[in-house]
Amino acid sequence: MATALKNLSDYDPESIPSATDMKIVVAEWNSEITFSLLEGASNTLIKNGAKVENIHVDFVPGSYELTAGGRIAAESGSFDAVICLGCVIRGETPHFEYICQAVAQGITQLNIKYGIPFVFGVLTTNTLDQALERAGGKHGNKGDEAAITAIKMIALKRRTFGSE
Ligand code: DLZ
Repeated sequence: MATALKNLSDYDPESIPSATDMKIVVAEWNSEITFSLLEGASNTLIKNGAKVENIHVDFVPGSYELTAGGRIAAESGSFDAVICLGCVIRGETPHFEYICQAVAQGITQLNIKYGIPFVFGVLTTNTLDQALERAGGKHGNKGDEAAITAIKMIALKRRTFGSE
């Protein structure tokens, strides 16, 4: 595949091979938000040519578990990319920092260790309202962006190595 991807509107749906299998791992904490992210990501994948049967969704308890969910998906050897969706909202304790750091580092490690892309689709906000604004509100749906990121990274890999 040799598509030059500049932005969303440049994307050519025909260029997503039908056999591209995506895993979406969704955190159940703040599910009001994460399920909206999931809807955005799934719709965007389908809008860009992915087949429903090639989109595989699974759930983990919280954002902290996204790393383990991503690793399990990678070790199955069944997926071309893993989209990790979560939402961490700042509370009154330092828990927010620990979870955000852990999941950011965890997903980074997955990207380094495994030969498929893992997308960081985790909202880290101060308030629920800020999260709502980014899960289908005035700032769009970050699930859409996560999906496009996965598509672009798969395309990059295929441009570089060809289809495996
Ligand atoms: C414990 C916890 C807290 C306080 N806040 C959030 C949050 O805002 N978003 C989220 O995705 N998960 C949260 N969790 C749960 C942790 O991610 C994790 O599931 C638990 O600490 C168990 O490992």
